[in-house]
Amino acid sequence: MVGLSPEDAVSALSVAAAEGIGTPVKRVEDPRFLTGQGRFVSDLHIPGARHAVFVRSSYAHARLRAIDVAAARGSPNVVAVFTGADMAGDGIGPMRAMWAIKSPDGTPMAEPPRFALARDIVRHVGEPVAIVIADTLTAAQDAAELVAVDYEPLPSVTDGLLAMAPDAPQLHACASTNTCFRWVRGDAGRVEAGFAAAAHVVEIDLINHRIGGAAIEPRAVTVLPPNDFDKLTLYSTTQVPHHIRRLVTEQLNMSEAKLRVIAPDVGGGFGYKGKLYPEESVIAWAALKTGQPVRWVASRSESFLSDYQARDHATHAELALDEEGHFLALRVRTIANVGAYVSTFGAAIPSAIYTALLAGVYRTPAIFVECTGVFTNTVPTDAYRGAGRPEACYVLERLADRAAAALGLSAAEIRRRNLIPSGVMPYQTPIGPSYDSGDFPKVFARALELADYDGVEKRKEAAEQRARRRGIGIACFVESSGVAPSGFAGMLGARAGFFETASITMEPDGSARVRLGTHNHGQGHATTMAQILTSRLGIPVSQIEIVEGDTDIVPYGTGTFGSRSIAVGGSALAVAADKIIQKGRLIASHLLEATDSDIQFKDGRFVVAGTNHGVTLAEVARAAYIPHHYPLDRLEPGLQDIAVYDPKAFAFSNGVHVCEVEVDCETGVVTLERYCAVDDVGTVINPMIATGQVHGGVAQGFGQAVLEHIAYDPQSGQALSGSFMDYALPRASHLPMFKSAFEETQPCSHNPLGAKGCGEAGTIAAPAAIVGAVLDALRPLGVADLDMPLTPARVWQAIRTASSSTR
Ligand code: MCN
Repeated sequence: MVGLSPEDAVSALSVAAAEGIGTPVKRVEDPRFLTGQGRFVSDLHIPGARHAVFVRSSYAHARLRAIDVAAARGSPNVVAVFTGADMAGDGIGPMRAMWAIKSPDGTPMAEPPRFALARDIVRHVGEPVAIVIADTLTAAQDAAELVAVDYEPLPSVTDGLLAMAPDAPQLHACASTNTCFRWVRGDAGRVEAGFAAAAHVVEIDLINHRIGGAAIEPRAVTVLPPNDFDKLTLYSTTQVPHHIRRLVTEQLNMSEAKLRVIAPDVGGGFGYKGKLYPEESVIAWAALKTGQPVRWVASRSESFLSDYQARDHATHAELALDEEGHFLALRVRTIANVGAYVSTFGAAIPSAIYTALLAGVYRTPAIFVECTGVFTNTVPTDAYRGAGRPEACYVLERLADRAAAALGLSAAEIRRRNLIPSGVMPYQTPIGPSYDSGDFPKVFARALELADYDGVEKRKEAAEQRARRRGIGIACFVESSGVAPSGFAGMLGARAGFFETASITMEPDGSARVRLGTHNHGQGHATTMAQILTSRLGIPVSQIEIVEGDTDIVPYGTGTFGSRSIAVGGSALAVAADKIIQKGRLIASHLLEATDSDIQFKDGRFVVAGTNHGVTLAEVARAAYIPHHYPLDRLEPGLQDIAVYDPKAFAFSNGVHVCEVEVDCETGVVTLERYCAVDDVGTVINPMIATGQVHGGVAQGFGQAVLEHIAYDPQSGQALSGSFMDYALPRASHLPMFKSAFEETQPCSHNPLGAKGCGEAGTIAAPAAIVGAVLDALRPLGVADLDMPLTPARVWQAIRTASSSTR
């Protein structure tokens, strides 16, 4: 035998058995990161690279009367200064959204032109107006100061509700009353009937405020001018290299084959790096124009003015219940602030994604929702971890708490009475999606047990002894992970496919090189994707290379967002592995001189059924590349294959999170005391990494609930949260040790792994659970409602207002 010795092969198989799906393999990528060997875009040392600095609008809304760049062009070491007029002169068109939804009457959403460098009018503070390129960063910064922009200020509006007023400043000629879209789902007639029959009706007004991502690595772009093959190379901190290739080439009127996009290591993405930004196309065009490499790295304050932001919903929701507290009908009206322009998926998040989840885990027979997307003078909104699902969870859970209070039931009891029962899957919701799997009551019961829900009264009493108020909150959710299928998304207006691609090359020594269309920016794909292959092919993780993030190496890709990588990309990988086994079986039958149908593949070996006689996959791979003893008459040499997997439906993860908080009524400070999460993500690939994903998400959810807020001055439209001094992020000291568990009630029924996404679970549930807990703590004091973030000032004020009104 050539290649691995039989002893090596056996030991490789036992390693593989210990590293496959379900095992807590440590992240193989971490030693590189922990020893400073990560390769991030701003680490690239490209000889002769010029530095770019953007001149950004200092007004929320203004006409550009003139831009004088003469002084900047004459500044020392400046290579070039460009404005929107220069891009227009080159015939560069607007940036396009990747999802264009339609209103119920078929009217397409308003998609006003958005130019990468503003032309004529600026519509938010931070919008790029000009780019300065110089030999050094300081030369570019100094010259940028010399660009004289003559602005004619226009009235601005930053609040979605105010933007709909008839006398509000208008942002775009094509969007009357600043309306981008009106999206409707559900059966209004059935909902009316539900309300008519109701014994109780509760209603609520909610603000799901604007927040933003804050990855460790700010966005960065470096573009190399055309190489010998006339090809441009664009490095970007993106989660979606192939999308960026398509969108940038469309905009620059060039062939996709002439652009290579590389997203090397990326230090966090959180959804907001999964979209096209003006900087990507401007830097690409500038590198073409100057013939020189150009690099740009966002400063942190620039990130606050230009990274896509998220949430920003104003919602009125009503719930009809019968005498016993069973939900009869739900009516939701949401105004979603899309910002100054429609971003890549900016219209889809509050429409197709958010509204589809308004059934949640509950058996509500009739649901109607109307969501209006509104333009304002703010940074565009788009996906941020959770993307539409935290908003849906927040509406449902806040309503459930309100209903519980109205009916004198506990938070647990109102939910228990309304959960979709086990055994009814597949369950068709009245709002669109059909859930294929899950046992919500089981997950619910486990979460309450883990949280010791019944013991909370004692803990409340103990807190009171310490002059603190304690409360408990519950959030149940369903998450639509892995947008799918492509055809359905297309019907809803998507301009992209949602399949994923996996290509496996078995090397002659039995190791494997895997190229995936997903992108790893913190999720641990190098480990978990390898584990999938380990389980399928019996190859140890250490012998598998996972390659992502390069459009010239990966055959094609949709990228990583919407917790799709394992459910969609991992499934593509499993299918590709099966193709390797299929071909391997034919090679093995030749090597073993048996018929194809007699060959079985198990634990990394092809064996003749009913015998011990077999060959390892490594031996088969070797034979495929040195085809001396090989069925050349019916098979090509080599052992590699590709699978493109387009899922039949979303993978519906679900979970129940329970938390306890304490409130210091003297200061209004909220502390998170306990947090328990039980998630059903189907088959868990790596419990340790999946747990880490939940923990990270909960921390971000805590950030939204208690600390973070992107604020604008209502008069001037200026950004008020422009640094971490004004935008508070959670720190380790804010958080208790989390209890997290997975309940694999039913695997996803339509993908080969049975896996559902878990990357966003914590972010979806935590805000609702935390706000529910704070309101539970303060309800006895007369505080019935609070909007996030629950800052000390806001909580303190609510307590004071309630106590003065009850006095
Ligand atoms: N996993 C698992 N079993 C499952 C599902 C997932 O073990 N059934 C594990 C896998 O190890 C996988 C990880 O969880 O590596 C996340 O998988 P998945 O749920 O498929 O999500 P994606 O890989 O597609 O990641 C996207 C998701 C999103 S949408 C955001 S936003 C997000 C997130 O994941 N951004 C992150 N997690 C992040 N984590 C880090 N560190 N940084 C980010 O920017």
